[in-house]
Amino acid sequence: MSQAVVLMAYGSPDRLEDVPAYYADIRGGRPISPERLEDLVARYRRLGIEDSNPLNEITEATRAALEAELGIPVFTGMRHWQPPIANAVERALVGGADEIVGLVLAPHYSSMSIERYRAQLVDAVADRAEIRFVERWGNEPGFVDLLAERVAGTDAHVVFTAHSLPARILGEGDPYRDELLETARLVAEKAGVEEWSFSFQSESPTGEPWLGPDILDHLGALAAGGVRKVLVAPAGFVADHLEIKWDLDVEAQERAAELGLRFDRIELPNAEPAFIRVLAGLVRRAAAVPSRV
Ligand code: FEC
Repeated sequence: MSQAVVLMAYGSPDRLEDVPAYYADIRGGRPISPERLEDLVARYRRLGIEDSNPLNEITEATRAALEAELGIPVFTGMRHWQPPIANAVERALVGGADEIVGLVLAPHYSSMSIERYRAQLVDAVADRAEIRFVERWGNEPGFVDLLAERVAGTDAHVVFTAHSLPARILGEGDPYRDELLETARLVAEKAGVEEWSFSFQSESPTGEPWLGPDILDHLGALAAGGVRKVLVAPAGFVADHLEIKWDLDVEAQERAAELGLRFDRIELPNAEPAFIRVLAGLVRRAAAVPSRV
């Protein structure tokens, strides 16, 4: 049996001129208003991705470190950008893999998130190899520890966050929100943090209600309740990308300043060794890849 990993991420445009095509892929053929596109380009420009994008460098560093840790080939595939998931699958097959482990760099399951990565992977494999898919890992002890270390000992109110999704998923029995709350609870418990809450972030104006509370409103409610310091702990993201560097570090930070709140956030795991070991553990369990000696 020859194994390979397809490591999947949302994807991020490589340079500013890619933003329209990237956004078109996210919208999947649905219309895009010129104002929204302009706004998105402006956000990426403010993050300085004129000719290169640090998020994609982080994903590559994660891939390389995971490959070194596991001793089997790891290929990255992006849901909305280059290289696409199908391309990662082809490279794995050309390399002789007959078993592919699919792992998404997002810990919590939703039909609108993980399930869509899986669909792309399954389509691309087209029965040419066996698939072992890691469906969720938000409760993984090593991941919980990693977050707990970052919030332990704080005297701030900890706000765990994750990407919002349209609220209709709840009526469809989607476990996304419950899984996120469970991660937040486990981390707070492990860290001995008592003052904490959860809010969503990064919702898009798609014309339907999204899961809340949104972080910007939530900061207002916390300030009104007498909180003076917040430590934001993104629990649904693992790397420094637009949703962190813009939605939290710029937008939420500005809102906090208006409210007179001190605002800090924890560092994301990115490609740090402890996180790579967590990912490697997930792959090993899914595929029974032996540990290297
Ligand atoms: O750094 C980057 O360049 C990309 C960062 C990025 C991540 C990310 C993660 C998630 N999203 C999820 C759901 C949605 C839904 C829509 C949506 C829209 C956008 C837009 C951008 C974007 N997302 Fe994203 N997401 C990232 C970036 N996302 C850019 C489009 C502009 C905007 O609306 O601001 C709505 C699509 C629509 O219009 O119909 C739904 C979820 C995650 C977390 C899981 C994961 O990482 O896969 C869920 C990172």
